[in-house]
Amino acid sequence: MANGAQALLKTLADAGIKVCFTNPGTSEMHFVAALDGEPRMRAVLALFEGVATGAADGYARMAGKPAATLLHLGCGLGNGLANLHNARKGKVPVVNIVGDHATYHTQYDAQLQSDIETVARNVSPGFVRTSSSTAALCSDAVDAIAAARGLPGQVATLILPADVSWGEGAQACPPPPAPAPPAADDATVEAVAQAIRSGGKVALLLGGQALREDALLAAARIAAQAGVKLFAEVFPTRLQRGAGLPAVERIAYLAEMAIVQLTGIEHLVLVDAKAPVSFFAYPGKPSYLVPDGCTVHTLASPAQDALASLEKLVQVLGAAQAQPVLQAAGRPGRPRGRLTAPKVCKAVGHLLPERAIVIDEAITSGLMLGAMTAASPRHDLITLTGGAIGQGLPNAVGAAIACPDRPVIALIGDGTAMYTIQALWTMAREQLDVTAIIFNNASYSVLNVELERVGTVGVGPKARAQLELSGATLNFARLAQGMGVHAVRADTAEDFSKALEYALAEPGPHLIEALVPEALSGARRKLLPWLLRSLPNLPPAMAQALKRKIAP
Ligand SMILES: Cc1ncc(C[n+]2csc(CCOP(=O)(O)OP(=O)(O)O)c2C)c(N)n1
Ligand SMILES: [Mg+2]
Repeated sequence: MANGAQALLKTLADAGIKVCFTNPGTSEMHFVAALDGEPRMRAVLALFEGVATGAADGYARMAGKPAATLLHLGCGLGNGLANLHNARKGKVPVVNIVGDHATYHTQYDAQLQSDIETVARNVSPGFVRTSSSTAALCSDAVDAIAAARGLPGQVATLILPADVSWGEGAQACPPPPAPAPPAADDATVEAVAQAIRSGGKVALLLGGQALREDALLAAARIAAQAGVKLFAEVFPTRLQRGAGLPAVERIAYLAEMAIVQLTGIEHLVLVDAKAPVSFFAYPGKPSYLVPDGCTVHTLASPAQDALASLEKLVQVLGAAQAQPVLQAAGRPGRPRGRLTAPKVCKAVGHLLPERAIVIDEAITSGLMLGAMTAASPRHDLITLTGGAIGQGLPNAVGAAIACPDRPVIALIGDGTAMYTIQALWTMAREQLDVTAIIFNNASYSVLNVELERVGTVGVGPKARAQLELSGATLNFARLAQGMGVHAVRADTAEDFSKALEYALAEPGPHLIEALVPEALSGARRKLLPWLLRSLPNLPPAMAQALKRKIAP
């Protein structure tokens, strides 16, 4: 006879959910106790809920199926919220299990009592359910799994009261059917084909699932046949790129540059992507970046099968035999001299191993990463989908667990690293093959750029102090060592490359602290807002050349 928690774990494992990222408390003790009875479930402890949720996100991006979390009531969920937000924006499936007080206990408003559903709704608007009985628990879990892994993928929150968990007489439920998302209908495909044949300037904007190899190849056939331009959304959930794959141009983070990229496009075809908007609003600048007069078409919504839709378009356009343009192989040289952020990116491009998983949360220090790794061996790129920093190190934990035979390289800003630094401990405990590269520029550098961009006046030392990490010195190598991770600091390109070679050759986690100046500082920082303002007034070809120079 099983209790609720035991049957729940069997239901999860039967549905292929094999990893649970946990940070439990007393209300989750029956779930914890049941773990030993379900050998198919790997349980991975995180020392902060934001690590657990970000690990579940990174896992699902690479495994192509959800992991579970185990969080402690509303406060634990709140701590994990930012990375669930990033998962939501990335359309990533997560089965988010949140323990709660026993159903009869809530009336007393005990210390940890809070409104969990309200907290959850923000990140899992499509599925929040408090399981009300042990008998219903497993069918609730099946509904959560179905919601999470349908299209678009989503965070599904199952709230598990302690008495529902410990109640006896539970029965596991069989897994939900595999999702079968529809392809674009014939009329839609025909309309898009007509726009492409119209002779106007057409671009496909690929996002979500459309950034995986097969979809990229289909899109590249269309591009080769019909001369359309290929764009990728600004922050991909998972982009497959590198030598041998079609190269797509990512929409720029800076709205002024995105406008330059999109200038002249007459038909923009969305494939599991949203029409581009500015990350933030800026005084006097547009939020919506689609050029005036450009028609937006949706080939596949996030609820549809992007690959099948692209393949239908390939057929209608007669592009099946077209030769896609593929990225030729080539690596940048080995960098020399005093270390800078671009040299770190260069060393990564120089040494990137086959089939690496690259996580980019380097913020300003990663400006050159895309260009430096474009022709390196093929790899998967994971980016910050929801803008809530602190995603990258937890993602690395999840990605390494999903793909234990692949090297994971996470490039992270120093400010960003401090949000979820506890991820290093889980990497050490699980002996994960992660190389974390932390850019120590002692600054929230991007916010200094933003300060210039938003057009503030009267900025003084108190304001500056909110954007600098100087004063108390962070030492990431020591922080890592204190959590059991092998770590070194480097301030020359030679030392950095040596450290990276060592980290990639030796199993287990490594951290390399790159001591670098800010990538955008001094005159460059002052010049940038001025350059951005001047872009709309330049001839398009010149504006495009300038864009490529600033953000290749
Ligand atoms: C959860 C969350 N809190 C705060 C921010 C605001 N924010 C954006 S970037 C940033 C600093 C990034 O600094 P760092 O990682 O050092 O990168 P750098 O700008 O130096 O390249 C902050 C605080 C955010 N995006 N998300
Ligand atoms: Mg920084």
